[in-house]
Amino acid sequence: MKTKAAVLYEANTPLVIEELDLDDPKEGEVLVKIGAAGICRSDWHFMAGEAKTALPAVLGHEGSGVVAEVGRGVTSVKPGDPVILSFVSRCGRCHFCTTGKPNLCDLHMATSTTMLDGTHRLHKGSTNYTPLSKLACFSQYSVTPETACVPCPTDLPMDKAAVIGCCVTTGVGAVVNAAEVKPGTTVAVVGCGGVGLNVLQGARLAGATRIIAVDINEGALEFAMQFGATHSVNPSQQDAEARVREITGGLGADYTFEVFGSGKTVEMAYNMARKGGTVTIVGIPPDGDDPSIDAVALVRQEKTLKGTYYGSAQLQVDMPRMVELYQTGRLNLDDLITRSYRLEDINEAYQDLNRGEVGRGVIMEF
Ligand code: COD
Ligand code: ZN
Repeated sequence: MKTKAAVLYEANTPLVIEELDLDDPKEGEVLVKIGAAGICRSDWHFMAGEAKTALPAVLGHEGSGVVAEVGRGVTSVKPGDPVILSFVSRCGRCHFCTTGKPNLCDLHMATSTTMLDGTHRLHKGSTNYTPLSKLACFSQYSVTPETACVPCPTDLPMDKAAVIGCCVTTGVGAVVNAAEVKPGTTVAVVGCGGVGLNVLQGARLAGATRIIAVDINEGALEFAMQFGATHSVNPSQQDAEARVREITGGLGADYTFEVFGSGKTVEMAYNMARKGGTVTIVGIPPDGDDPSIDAVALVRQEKTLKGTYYGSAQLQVDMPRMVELYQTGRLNLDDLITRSYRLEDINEAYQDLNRGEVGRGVIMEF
């Protein structure tokens, strides 16, 4: 079949909307009609050449849709089922899948530019197109692994389902699964965009009492107050590390999070943590932009420095929990999504992200 998709041919050039050939789903795969796709900075890292994949590629790793057709052997979903798309597909057999860490599936990572069997479904002429995260949801249709599909309620709007597919699970999961924030503690979040806002609301959910939003964009700081922030700090206007110490009684925060992706912001999150505090890194800095962490101080101050990928989540279990938290009013996804776009307007959507428009943008028309 044909599908209209946004293609990245070369870093630092606009995405090109065009029609591609999409193969039928193979064994263990599913054809999904995409319902919504989020505008996440992680895709931008590829567009800006800060992260690398084989080109041409169809990006889009935050999505939802409705199952249109299933391949041989698929049992967990059927045509007509609404699904949240997981940007990690688990093989179910590797060390990580079998020990409760399917977000780190070896086979998924080893086949990062193809489907799980090492082949492609998207083509034009003799050219294969990389399906980013095996989802490629900047497209009308996508063929995904069955294990990328997390069934969701039919009354869950597609835009809410899409954001649960990345920024909600990544952000809330960083708090509850990775850092394991305790009630009554202090939290600082460096970078308060789509993912950071969910770290903030995850911290509120976990019972943190002082929740400090740190961002260079005043609009983002103001917006963050709706998502649980109790204080805001702008590093471009004040000594942010000193201000966080001041807010936390001279100690530094119990938990800090880096949610932008640069060496400088990793250092900032590290320095904002108190002795014995936990520093959780969500963002990935561009190649070569390494943070400088003092190993002596790491020991003497007993800080814990940890990375988290996809909210350290078990996707099939945690995503339905996010749905439940939204549907019972504990997670605010209604205000999180601030703008919607047509697929044709995807380059403007990324301009808006880089201009500092607050909240999450979502493609709703394909
Ligand atoms: N200090 C504080 N805040 C800053 C600074 C700074 N120096 N520079 C920018 N910011 C703020 C921006 O103003 C913005 O508000 C925020 O940081 C970033 O928000 P968004 O909406 O642009 O980005 P997100 O939330 O969509 O993505 C953030 C990630 C950290 C997920 C992303 O950048 C990243 O590093 N992704 C790679 C990790 C990954 O692949 N994760 C899985 C899929 S998300
Ligand atoms: Zn994302």
